[in-house]
Amino acid sequence: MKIEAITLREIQMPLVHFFETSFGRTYSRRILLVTAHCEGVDGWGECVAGEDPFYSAEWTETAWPTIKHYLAPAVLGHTLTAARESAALMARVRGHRMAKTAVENALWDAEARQKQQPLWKLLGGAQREIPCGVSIGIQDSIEQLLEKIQLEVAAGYRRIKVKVKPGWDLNVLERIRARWPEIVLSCDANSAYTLDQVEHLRKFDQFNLLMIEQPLWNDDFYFHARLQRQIRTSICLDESIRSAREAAAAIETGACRIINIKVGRVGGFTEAKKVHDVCRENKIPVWCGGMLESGIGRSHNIALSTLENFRLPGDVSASKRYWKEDIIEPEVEVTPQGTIVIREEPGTGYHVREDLIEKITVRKETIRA
Ligand code: OSB
Ligand code: MG
Repeated sequence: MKIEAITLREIQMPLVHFFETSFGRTYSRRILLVTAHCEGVDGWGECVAGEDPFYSAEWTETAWPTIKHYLAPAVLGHTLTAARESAALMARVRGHRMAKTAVENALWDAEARQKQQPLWKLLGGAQREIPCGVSIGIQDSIEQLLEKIQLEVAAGYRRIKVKVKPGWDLNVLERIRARWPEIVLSCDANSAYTLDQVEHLRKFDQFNLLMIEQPLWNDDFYFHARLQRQIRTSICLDESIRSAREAAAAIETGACRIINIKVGRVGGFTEAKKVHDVCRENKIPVWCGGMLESGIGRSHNIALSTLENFRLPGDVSASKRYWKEDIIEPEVEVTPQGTIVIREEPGTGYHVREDLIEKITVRKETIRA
């Protein structure tokens, strides 16, 4: 598989409903897509960096020049037998994992299409149907949040996750549990608390949460370990796990009992598989996180979620929760049982709607070997 050219483009997609976390509110996505052109086969990858450097240091504007000047030149002209070989070619670049993921995953996509194999099989997946949850952002009122939860519970989703921050936490969880004492519930703080708030965080224990995600600093696991010793609720790490090595260290220190794997956060499918394996060896269940992806990133998350240790419902939900019209066909649908059925076709199993993508493209550039 010779990598002949890479097309980089930015598309803009308004969300059907704003999404708010402890670090801010998003109304519309600016998504970078990568197309790897390999001897007549095109593979697609999505960069999950946000519009602002708030979730992580990377954002839409840093990914573009990083791919253009460093990552694309590092792989262009090479002939690979497997996409996983591309990680080593890009390893010289420090960080920029979301940018690397866009390139690496486009190559996995191309490899699967070229070999006429489903991507999930190429990744080593085993599950044919995956359990899904939803992540519901901070709303203007608790009533509005309860209405949203009502809809998602009725749709069959198997886990409800709500975003929390100081001032929107115990009061919210209290109202949710009063109405739904039994649902599988978790919360995500996106680093909104500090260790001085242990007493406050201990109060989350009364709500029988499946987990609390990333309560403390985005780059920490040492102090999360201290916190985990003082609360009953399981800590799940998201932001601070950027590699298999960090996953191993976090597990060894007791910083978490669950890990959220986002392929963009760890630098691509190759590293995501390693994180998965480290967790499996240590009996730490994982689930697939989401970054408000378009159908391309979403279809990759689905393929990754078929690996055997993805044992908890992921933030991988239906296209219509995010978009009026998704850029893949068919759109991602969730069964009334709260699952996504894995497609058998080669590649991701979803067709990329290039005509629609062209219409929402705001800039585009092709880089050649
Ligand atoms: O922390 O999981 C997170 C979205 C953007 C940035 C960070 C996060 C999220 C989500 C949304 O929770 C998950 C999704 O539905 O894609
Ligand atoms: Mg999170």
